[in-house]
Amino acid sequence: MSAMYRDEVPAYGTLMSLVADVNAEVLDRDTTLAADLANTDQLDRISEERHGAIRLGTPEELATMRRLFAVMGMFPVGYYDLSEAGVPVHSTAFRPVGEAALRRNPFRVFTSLLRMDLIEEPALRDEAAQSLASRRIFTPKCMELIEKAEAEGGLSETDAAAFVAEALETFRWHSDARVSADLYHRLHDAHRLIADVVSFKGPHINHLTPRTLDIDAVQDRMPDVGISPKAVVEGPPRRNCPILLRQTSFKALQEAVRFPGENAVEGSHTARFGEIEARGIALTPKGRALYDALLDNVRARITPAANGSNADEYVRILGEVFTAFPDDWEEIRKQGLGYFEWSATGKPAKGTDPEALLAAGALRCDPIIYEDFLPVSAAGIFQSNLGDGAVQEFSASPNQRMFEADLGTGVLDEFAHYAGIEQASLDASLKTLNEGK
Ligand code: OOG
Ligand code: NI
Repeated sequence: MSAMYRDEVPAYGTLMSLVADVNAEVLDRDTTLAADLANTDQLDRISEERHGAIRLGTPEELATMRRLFAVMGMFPVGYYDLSEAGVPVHSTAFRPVGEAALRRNPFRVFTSLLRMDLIEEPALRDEAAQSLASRRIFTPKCMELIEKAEAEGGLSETDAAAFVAEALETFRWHSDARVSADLYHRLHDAHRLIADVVSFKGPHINHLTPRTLDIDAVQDRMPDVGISPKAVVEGPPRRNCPILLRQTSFKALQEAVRFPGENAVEGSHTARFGEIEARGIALTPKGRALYDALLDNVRARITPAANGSNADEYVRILGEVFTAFPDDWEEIRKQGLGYFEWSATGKPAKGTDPEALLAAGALRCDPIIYEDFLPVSAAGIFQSNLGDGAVQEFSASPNQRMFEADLGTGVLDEFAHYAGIEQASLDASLKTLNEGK
């Protein structure tokens, strides 16, 4: 997918080279970080993609996509209602679950389903639904291999290779639209995202996102290599103890589109962009509530303008407001704001009080990295790629149950998941200490 995308979106290849340069510079400077990453086997793949995103049109597409990702050990985690931020979709992220699985494959796919009910005009809604009902986004061979994997609990090497090639077809860009230029424009007027989902043969991958070790440096240097970054980095400010997720993207490019009809019409569409991410500690509900409150506070004082005119001021206010979030691992742990992984250091000791054992040097704890997404940040990424006029009001309502019914399963609750990792690591470390195992 990475090779296909670099081929299709040359600016993305430029971004990947910039990220690789910046990551190499950081590792040259920070030998401790380089050693840490080498020790945990993460150095080789440091600049590889960490996530991508697609947008689907129907419940059937979503349910089949769940089955497709399950073949690769990727499962739906989290629910994001983007309608609250004026984007007519709701979403989950398919990803490996568990540390061992994530180490092998840290890639996730942010997957959105169009909220048809948010298309106001009934006639347009019907036309969109009718058009989507007749499209097939999975190849017959792909469907066959999904069924085989389900029946046999996996695929042989040969079938797996065929499956990857077939599945890739679903994510490819098609410059031939399926709908008339007229319908495209009416969908586009309802919301650009609706046109993006309904008009094409498949859910083209709309961005890929490598991990960067210095997101601010990449943001600053994008213009030097001829790509135009969105106005501000989404998420928390730069900190000594990184929390959650910071992300930024370059703006989507105009691409040529051909509409069907007797006199095929040429047009253009903006859909595909590139993004970078930097991750920090997963926050507890208490930490997340503090993060959300601080971000609300920032946004009440300043809304980042799409053209970047108030970007410096935004960064200043963001930094100022977030001084209220402790920037010290010990404080974050003591106040119960973040999740940590416990381990026994090898120093003998007995007891059941984690704090005492930590103080005695018998236990240690390390931040658990946040592997999921943030709805306000996601909305910022969507919007920077939809153009300035795209912010719209929708009536927000909690639709998680509807989404899960369409998906055909529940999504994993991210807080319960991180809490479970923390608890299991503590239990195992205490057992090691007290039983000498
Ligand atoms: C997805 C935008 C959300 C992120 O990193 O938060 C996202 C989309 O534009 O389809 O990828
Ligand atoms: Ni993204």
